[in-house]
Amino acid sequence: MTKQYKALKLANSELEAIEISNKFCDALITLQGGQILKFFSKKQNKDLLWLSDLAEYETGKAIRGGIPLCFPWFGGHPTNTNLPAHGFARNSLWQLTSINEDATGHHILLELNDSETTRLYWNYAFKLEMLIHCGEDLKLEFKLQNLDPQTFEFGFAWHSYFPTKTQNSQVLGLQNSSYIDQLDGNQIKTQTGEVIIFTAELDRIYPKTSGQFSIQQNEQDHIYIKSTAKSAVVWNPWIEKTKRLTDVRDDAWQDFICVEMGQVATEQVHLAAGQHVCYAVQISAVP
Ligand code: TA6
Repeated sequence: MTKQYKALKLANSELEAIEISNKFCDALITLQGGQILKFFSKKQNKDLLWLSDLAEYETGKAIRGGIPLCFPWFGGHPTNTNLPAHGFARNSLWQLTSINEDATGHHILLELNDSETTRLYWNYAFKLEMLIHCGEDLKLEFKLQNLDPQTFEFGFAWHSYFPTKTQNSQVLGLQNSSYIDQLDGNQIKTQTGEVIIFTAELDRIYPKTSGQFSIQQNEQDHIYIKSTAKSAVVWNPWIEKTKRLTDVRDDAWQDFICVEMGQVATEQVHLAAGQHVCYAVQISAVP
């Protein structure tokens, strides 16, 4: 019988995490943010997610790596700069609803419900569930229910950090997509080339995409992403911005690329009272 899982304290912090191990993978998930931090594929003998070795495991502070969830907005709050960047979900304590194991691996269900705290940031009643499948591949499902008497608008993104040698890597799947260049006055541009390569800081929001991307390193190493959410964000902080990040080693910009999937910018979602919406993403080392 494979070791089911165990709850553990992260580093020397108060944060609790769930350690998963089965025949397919080893994984680590924090209750803060409902965030998967690590996913090691045993078949591929490699990590599919990057986690900063300077990540800070502090209550209420986003953990640098894995897949933090940006919700109910992406980026800075549109009208109130005092509110946390990328929303409050990744800084909040989620509930562990269930863990089940079957022949395909472990299925971990976590939930975040509205509270007095969340309503200070976003005055709506909701139930947000994240189902994390740790098997041969990593699958995440996002389910949001509007429990409020009125319609609300939200944005979200799985802010995924992928391990790869940045300067030897390229991102495929965004050819002919238009993007908002966050480093050039948020100008709207079109990506004509087939691939994205990295030669400087890059920070692009693609509101509408196919949802299918890959990160290719040195022609061989691939990570494949398939998402039912249609927006994508591609980011690498490069040298100078990394120096300003206290939870990333100065040279670590060379070791990861963020390809984030969600519904952002013009593709934010209006959800009517009593309705729900689901999105899913699959991350694998094989197509
Ligand atoms: O990945 C896109 C982005 O919005 C970048 O602009 C950068 O700020 C990144 O998210 C990280 O944000 P964070 O708040 O986690 O430091």
